[in-house]
Amino acid sequence: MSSQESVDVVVVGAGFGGLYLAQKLKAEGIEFKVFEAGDGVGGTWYWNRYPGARCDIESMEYSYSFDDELQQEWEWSERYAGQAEILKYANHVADRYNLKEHIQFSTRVNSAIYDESTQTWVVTTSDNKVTRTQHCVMATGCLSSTNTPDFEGIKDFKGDTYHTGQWPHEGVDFTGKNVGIIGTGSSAIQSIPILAEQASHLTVFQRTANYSVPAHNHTLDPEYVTSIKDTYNAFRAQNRSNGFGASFEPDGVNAIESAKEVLDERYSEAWDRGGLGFLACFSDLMLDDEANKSARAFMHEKINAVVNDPAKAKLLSPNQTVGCKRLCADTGYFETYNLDHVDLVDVSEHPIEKLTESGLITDGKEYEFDAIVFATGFDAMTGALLSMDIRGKGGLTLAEKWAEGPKTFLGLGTSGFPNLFTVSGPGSPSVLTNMMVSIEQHVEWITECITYMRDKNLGAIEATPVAEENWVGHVNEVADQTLYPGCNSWYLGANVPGKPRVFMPYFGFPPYVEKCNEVAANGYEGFALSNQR
Ligand code: N01
Repeated sequence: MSSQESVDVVVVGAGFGGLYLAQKLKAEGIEFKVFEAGDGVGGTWYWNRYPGARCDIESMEYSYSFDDELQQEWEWSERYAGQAEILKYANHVADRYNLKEHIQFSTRVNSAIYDESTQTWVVTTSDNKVTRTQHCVMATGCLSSTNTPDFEGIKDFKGDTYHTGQWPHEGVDFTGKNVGIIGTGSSAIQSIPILAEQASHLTVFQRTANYSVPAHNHTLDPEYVTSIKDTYNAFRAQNRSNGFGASFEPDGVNAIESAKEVLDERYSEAWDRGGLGFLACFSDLMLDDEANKSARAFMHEKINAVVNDPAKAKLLSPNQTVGCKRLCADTGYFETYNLDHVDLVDVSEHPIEKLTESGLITDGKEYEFDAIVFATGFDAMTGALLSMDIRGKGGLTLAEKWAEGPKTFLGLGTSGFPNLFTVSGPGSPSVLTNMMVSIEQHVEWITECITYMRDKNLGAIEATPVAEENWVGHVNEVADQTLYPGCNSWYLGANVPGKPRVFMPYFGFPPYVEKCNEVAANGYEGFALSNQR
C-alpha cells in the first residue's frame, strides 16, 4: 500500500445520504472523506438512467428540508421528477455547499477492517489506498446492488444486454429493435411503455404480476408550488408525523367497515389522484386481508377495463396482497399491452431456462432478440454492505454476522462493529418511507452522535447484543402485525436466490423517530460507549 490518510469519518457513497452527511460534517468542522464508486453524485439517480426513470414520491416532498433557502430556491418542474432533474438537483446541492472537493469519485471501498487497539477502521479502496478513520458511515443505499439472475448461457447471448439499474449514460436507442425485457417491477413498469414506443417488437417476461396505479404526472402549477413554499416547514413537519413520512396518511376509516359505495368512491378518488397515496385509502389496508381484498378487486377491475385482450388482462392481474410488494406508479403501463407489437409471456410456471446466442428459452420455446433488458431489481438493503469485506471485533465479517439475515439496533449500528453506522440500514423505516425524510433523520442522528463522542472524548460506540436482539424481535413483531411479509418481495430478500428470508425495513416512521430520540436523550441507551484508548 502506497500511502495512508487519516480522517475522523469516512463516508461511503455520495447519494442523498452521503451528500447530506458531507454537508453536516463540514458544518460541524469534522474531518471527513467521501468515497463514491460512480464518477458523479446522486447514487440511485446516478445509476438508474433507464427510459422512464422517475420518482414515485412527489417532488415537493422528495427533496431536502434541512435548509429553507435551498427548498425555497429550487424549482421542480413536474409532480413526479424524472431521473435527469433529480440528478441535476443532487449536483446543485453538492455545488451549493462545495461538497465535491470532499468526495473521491470512481473509487470503491473494498474493505473496512476494525482495529480494536486504536478504535479505528482501516478502509482500503479500489485505488489501493488505505484510509484510517474513527467512524465509518455506510451511505451505500438500499437499492444499489443490482440483481442479475444467474441464467445459464447468459454469456452466450450475442445481442446487447442492459440492466435498468446500471443503464448506459449515453442512453440506448431501441428504434427498430426486437427487444425482450425480464421483470415487471417498478423499473420495468416505468420503462416498458417507452421501450414499446421505440422497439419494433417488445416481449415482456413476467414471473409475478404487479399492482400499479397511474402516476398522473403533470407539470407543476406555480400556484400550488407557492402554496407549499409559503408553509414549507409546516408541510415537512406534517409529513414527518405520518406513517410513511409522506403527505399521504390514512384517516382512520377502515375498509372492512365500509359499504361498497364508500369503497368504490375512495378507491376511485385515489386512482384519479394517482400515486402511492392509494395505500392510504383505508387505515386497515395493510393490516387486514379482508380489507386488502377490496383493493385487489378494484385494481383487477381497472386492469380489465384497460387491457383489451382478456387473457392478457388475467395474466396482468396480480393475485397477491396490494402493497406487500412495493406498489408501482406508472404512465400508460397497462395500455401498452394493447399494442400489437407487445407480447406478454408468463414465466411463473416455466422459468427462463437459459439464454442462447440469439435469445432465451422458456417452456421449451426460443424467443429471439436484438437486445435483452434485465429489469430484475436489486439485492436490496444488504447487498451493497455485504459486497465489501467488512470485519469487526475479533475479525468477524459482516457476512458471517448476518448469515441468517441482517441484525441491527435501529438500523443504525450492529453489535461487534463499533463506530460503524448505516444510513437507512435494515431495521429502520427506510424503503417504507419517503427516503429523503428517513435519510435526513438518520444523518442528523449519526452526526449528533459523532459530535457527542467528540465532545466527550469517547473512543467507540457499539450496539449492545441485548438491545440489538430486542430490536430485531420488535421489527419482526411489528411487521407480523401487517400484511407486508405475505409475499415474495425484495423487502424479504425473496427475489435473490439463497438470501435469508427476513423482513428488513421497520414499519412506522413516527414511533421509530421517537425511539431514536429517546435512545440519544438517554446517553445512547442500548449502545455501549467506551473512552478513548
Ligand atoms: O425491481 P423489483 P425494480 N426470472 O425487484 C423479476 C424502487 N424503484 O428495479 O416479482 C424472471 O421490484 C421479478 O419477479 P418476482 C422501488 O422501491 C422505484 O423494478 O420476483 N423474473 C420482478 O418482476 C422498487 O420496488 C422507482 O417474481 C425475474 C422484477 O424482476 C425497487 O426500486 C422506480 C427473475 C424485479 O422487480 C425495485 O424495483 C424503480 C427471474 N429469474 C425502482 N428475477 C420509482 O421511484 C427477478 N425477476 C418509481
